[in-house]
Amino acid sequence: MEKKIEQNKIEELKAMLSGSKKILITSHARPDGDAVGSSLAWYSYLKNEGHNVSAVVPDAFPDFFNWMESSADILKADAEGTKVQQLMVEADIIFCLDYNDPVRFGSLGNKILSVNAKKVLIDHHLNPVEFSDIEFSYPQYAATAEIIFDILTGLNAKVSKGMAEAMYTGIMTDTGSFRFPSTTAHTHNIISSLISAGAIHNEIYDLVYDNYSLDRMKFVGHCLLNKLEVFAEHHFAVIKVDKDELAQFNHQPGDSEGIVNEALAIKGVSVAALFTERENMIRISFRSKGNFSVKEIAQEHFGGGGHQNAAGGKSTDTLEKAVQKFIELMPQYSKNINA
Ligand SMILES: [Mn+2]
Repeated sequence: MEKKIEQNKIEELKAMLSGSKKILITSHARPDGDAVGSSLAWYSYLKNEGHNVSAVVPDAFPDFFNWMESSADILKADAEGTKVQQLMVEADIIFCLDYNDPVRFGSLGNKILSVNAKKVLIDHHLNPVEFSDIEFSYPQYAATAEIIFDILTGLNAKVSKGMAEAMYTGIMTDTGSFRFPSTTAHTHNIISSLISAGAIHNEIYDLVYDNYSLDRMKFVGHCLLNKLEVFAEHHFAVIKVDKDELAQFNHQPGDSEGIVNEALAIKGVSVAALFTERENMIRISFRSKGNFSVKEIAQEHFGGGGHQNAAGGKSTDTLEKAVQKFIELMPQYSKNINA
């Protein structure tokens, strides 16, 4: 499907934004590069337009996004809940970026639904929950930051260096550095514009990916050396990590990011899953290559969802039981893989 924003929706948005508005930009829990990057680009634009703007995420994002312009302005709802609720109540417009179900905003998700503000959804995940007044929902887009760029173009907005860097980060991280199938010619056209606007691709890569702690590198080594199991006959791999191991490597937000993809780099492996034991639940990241979709497994068996090649889920079983369930399910799902 073509990546394109309908101009009538842009006009609707323009009308909604006429005058000076109180605006709250929200994004999803465990914020990633796209959540932070798309929020900050949109934040800068709206501020420049003279609106009264705040941005909030449910909880902390990794340190390696701290260099982005205005990143220190982003509120964390878990630390500043009272202030965030006040902003929700006062807002004329709430933007929901990079998520399409209020549940993904965490404990204050319901509050978004109950306040009077107009809601505008800007997102690229499948199957949006219907709650917004304007819905920019485009699963064919690689990143919410791509959609933001096209909306900004539709609004004839000028893209500053800071906005370009933020959108570049969102697109780079959500496309696995431009290698996932969602990366299209349109993606590269946008990237071309972002580089022209001042984004320096090698610097941004370095800031995001060559900025890990030693603990994190050793954690990756531990996962690959001691925790990775490959089921070659059925084309999948599993990594499971318990709470003690997370503590042993001083696990910080974002440290698990990308580890599941390492397992996909093994010849013959088309599906990979990372099981992590957290407080009160097991968190699961699924990744796949090509036509094999992990979304259904996440949705039907692990109370989650996501995209064809990247999905997430959870389990209230023990770590061992959750992993065992996946291992037993996989042969029936993977029987058509010819890797
Ligand atoms: Mn995204």
